Amino acid sequence: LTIERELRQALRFGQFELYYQPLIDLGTEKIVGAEALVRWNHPVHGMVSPADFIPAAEESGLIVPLGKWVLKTACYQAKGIQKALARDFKISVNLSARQLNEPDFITTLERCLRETGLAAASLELEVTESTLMVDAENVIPRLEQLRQKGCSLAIDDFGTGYSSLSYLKRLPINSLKVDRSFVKDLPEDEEDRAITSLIVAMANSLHYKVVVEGVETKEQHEFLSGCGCHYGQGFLYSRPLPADHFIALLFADD
Ligand code: G
Ligand code: G
Ligand code: MN
Ligand code: NA
Repeated sequence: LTIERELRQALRFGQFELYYQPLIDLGTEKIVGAEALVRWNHPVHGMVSPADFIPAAEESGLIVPLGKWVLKTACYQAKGIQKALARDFKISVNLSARQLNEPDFITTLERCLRETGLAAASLELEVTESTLMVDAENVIPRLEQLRQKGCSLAIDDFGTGYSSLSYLKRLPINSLKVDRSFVKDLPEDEEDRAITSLIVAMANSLHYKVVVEGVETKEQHEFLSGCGCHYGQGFLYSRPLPADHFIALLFADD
């Protein structure tokens, strides 16, 4: 079987699953949202990481129907959580370049929000800097349409791409997600301390929400809250969890 046929069958047979990683308010240490992360529950190989199949899904175009499934499932789940939770909850979904450049992407997104009843303001879409570089001239109007619908936009893996600050300024974004490579040697590494505190200060003064990824230790948490970072994600708080485990954690935390 080619990977493309295998992915197509996996979609048909319901072998994809969403895991959820909590987004933490560093001040209160409460869960304020989650990032949806797809997994392939393969009948032979077990749980397969998206790093091992997203590239093939993009290459073959299967990312388009898979991405629709991810979006719909994540919005549906988030709406369910909101009904049961006494406070605000936001869901973040990763988008690939191929999805973003689909002519009917906005229609798909609108249908998804309408069918699940999730407010656009509760949905954040994450795109990487490299995604923004694919067809950069068409991407900005597309992002503006998403913003007009009321969705939030985040730049994922921030700091690892090549986008200039002047390009960043032209983008209608709400959040920066600082790549975990800058966090892994905190707080010991002097350069990483300078880089992360500078990104956080810049994001705060440009009024972007800043999320630091890959927080694994208490010391990293302390350093980051100390430099004015308001949100974090990482193994210190929780690994990505299957939906039922995530919901149990969320309600235990409420
Ligand atoms: O969950 P994990 O760390 O294994 O994810 C690896 C990579 O796969 C991350 O870069 C993440 O952004 C990407 N990824 C996870 N879920 C999705 C998805 O639904 N769509 C796209 N396009 N990428 C995803
Ligand atoms: O590129 P993106 O940010 O979407 O990828 C999220 C990926 O990062 C997920 O696959 C998740 O498993 C991984 N991840 C999340 N938190 C941590 C962490 O604290 N440490 C490490 N090493 N990886 C993490
Ligand atoms: Mn992401
Ligand atoms: Na990231």
